[in-house]
Amino acid sequence: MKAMLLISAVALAAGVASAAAEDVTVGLIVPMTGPFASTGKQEKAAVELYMAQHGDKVAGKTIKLVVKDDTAAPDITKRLAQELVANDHAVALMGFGITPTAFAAAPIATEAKVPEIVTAAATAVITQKSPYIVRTSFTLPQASAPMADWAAKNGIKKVVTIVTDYGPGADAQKWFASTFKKDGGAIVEEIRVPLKNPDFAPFLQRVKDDKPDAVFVFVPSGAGAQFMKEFVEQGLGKAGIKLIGTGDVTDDDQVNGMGDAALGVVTTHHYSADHDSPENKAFVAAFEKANGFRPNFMAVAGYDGMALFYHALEATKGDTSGPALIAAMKGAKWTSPRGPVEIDPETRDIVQNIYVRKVEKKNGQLYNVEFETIPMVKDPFKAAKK
Ligand code: VNL
Repeated sequence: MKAMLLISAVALAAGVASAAAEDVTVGLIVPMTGPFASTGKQEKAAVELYMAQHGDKVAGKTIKLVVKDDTAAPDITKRLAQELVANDHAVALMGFGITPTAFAAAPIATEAKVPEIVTAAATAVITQKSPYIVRTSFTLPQASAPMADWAAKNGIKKVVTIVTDYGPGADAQKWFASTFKKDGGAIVEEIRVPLKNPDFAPFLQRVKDDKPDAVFVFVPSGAGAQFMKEFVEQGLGKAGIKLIGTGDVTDDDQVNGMGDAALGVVTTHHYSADHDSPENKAFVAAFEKANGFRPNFMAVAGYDGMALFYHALEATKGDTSGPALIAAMKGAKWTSPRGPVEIDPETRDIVQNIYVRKVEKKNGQLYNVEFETIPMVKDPFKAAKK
């Protein structure tokens, strides 16, 4: 009797130990509160959808998702990344709503040799901050240069650019301007608006006096509705000034609430909830059913970030070491809801289609309707540095 008890206790302990050894933690660090909360909401919903659809077992491991709210404050991101690696033994960190938070986690990814899968932040230079960074979102040069080409080909000659004053805004401004000038266009003025508590009205008043053909805008996801409201209030549309930009301004999380003022706005981006493919139709339907709201470009990047992690763990046959996972992520190719994608093995950035889209009404709802495709665009910032 005593011996049997002993055996079962040992078996139980071994069972518990082996079950624990099979668990693999992925830390999702996103802003769930504050001005960028919509990004956290979208990313969390998409990562959870991916796991619900594909199960939590990969190569003999059980994936455990731990979601942390960094409020988009880099010092909090850094602490959470440290805790996830040291206490939860996270084998991958994901998310990073804005560029400064992606930067904040980079030294921890490098030191701990843990992949940092950036599924939101989009300043070009981010992937150069650590050899452990891989990105499934996009880069601002990748989205901005095609907008300039389209504008130049479509009768737009004079443009004022207006961007949020930090990394991605600087990238958007620089790559729109250099491409547009190369195409023969003129930049009348370059305006930068603060990241915190932006008030676009005084700047837009100035733009009206410049009388450009178009305003090119980049604001981060979550700020588009306010920009659009002030663009209308300042009467720029009525003055015949077109609005163009990267798709962040007509974000699927907000576009339907913008009203008819948004109709006709042309943007370039890598994802629209309206993208016409079987993969996207299935993704949008499942996402809306689970959450009651439409997925945006942050959601698709979170979904693909988890897809990339599952792929890598499968490829390493369950080896969770950072170098093995990163090696497996380089060159990965799959069909995303956004279209075909590939992780550039040299830069660890995503190569993807950029679509030209126009806001239109479909079944009574506003969507970014794609009408032109620039296939498999690499981040031009890194291509130019070679
Ligand atoms: C960033 C770029 C953030 C694009 C965004 O939304 C965005 C960034 C929060 O790199 O900080 O739409």
